Amino acid sequence: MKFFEKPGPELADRVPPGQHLAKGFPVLTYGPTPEINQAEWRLKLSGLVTEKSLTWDELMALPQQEFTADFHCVTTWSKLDVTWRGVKVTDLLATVDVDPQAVHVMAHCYGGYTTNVAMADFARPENFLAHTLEGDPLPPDHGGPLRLVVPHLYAWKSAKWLSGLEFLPEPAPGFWERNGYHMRGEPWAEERYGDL
Ligand SMILES: Nc1nc2c(c(=O)[nH]1)N[C@H]1C(S)=C(S)[C@@H](COP(=O)(O)O)O[C@H]1N2
Ligand SMILES: [Mo]
Repeated sequence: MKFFEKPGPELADRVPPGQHLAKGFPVLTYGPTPEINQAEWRLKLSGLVTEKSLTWDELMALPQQEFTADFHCVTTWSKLDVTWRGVKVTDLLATVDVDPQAVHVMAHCYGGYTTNVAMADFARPENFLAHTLEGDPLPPDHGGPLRLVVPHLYAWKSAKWLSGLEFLPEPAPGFWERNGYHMRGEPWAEERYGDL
């Protein structure tokens, strides 16, 4: 069985250099999948922001939208047209005051994973907090109950089991960034490895 295929010419302009199309939707996790009880779930906003701990109901009370996005893992697989449902990052940000000195965001996850995103890459209209995948509740392996989706960067930035967003006055590396991955991770520029 072949798990990857070369994109045909009609899709070539959607697949970044060095990437192949995955069959299905692979799961890529460092470490075990955390178990999260929805009643105890919180999303904590901290750092240079109105500090806040959102409950599941508070998150669901924000505007909900469908979105379709391509997904590019730095290990060279891509999946096109993934359909999600969730809350736009910009809609969440509209409910809080972010200090203008915040230039970077650290995403924190249940299980301890972290990843960093510059504010300019974070506060974009195509970024989502997703709780639904292809019409079904986001499976635990894919980051349920809630994950970040940042389609324009490599998928290690799309933090699964999101537990917090920390607004920082300067850039700081997350888990993979400390372990050699690029601080930004833009797939069309093949920003795979950093120079930390
Ligand atoms: N919390 C957490 N988020 C994570 C990861 C992880 O190990 N832990 N892996 C990242 C990587 S490298 C990729 S490619 C995607 C994979 O998402 P998927 O398992 O839904 O395909 O999740 C990202 N988010
Ligand atoms: Mo990845």
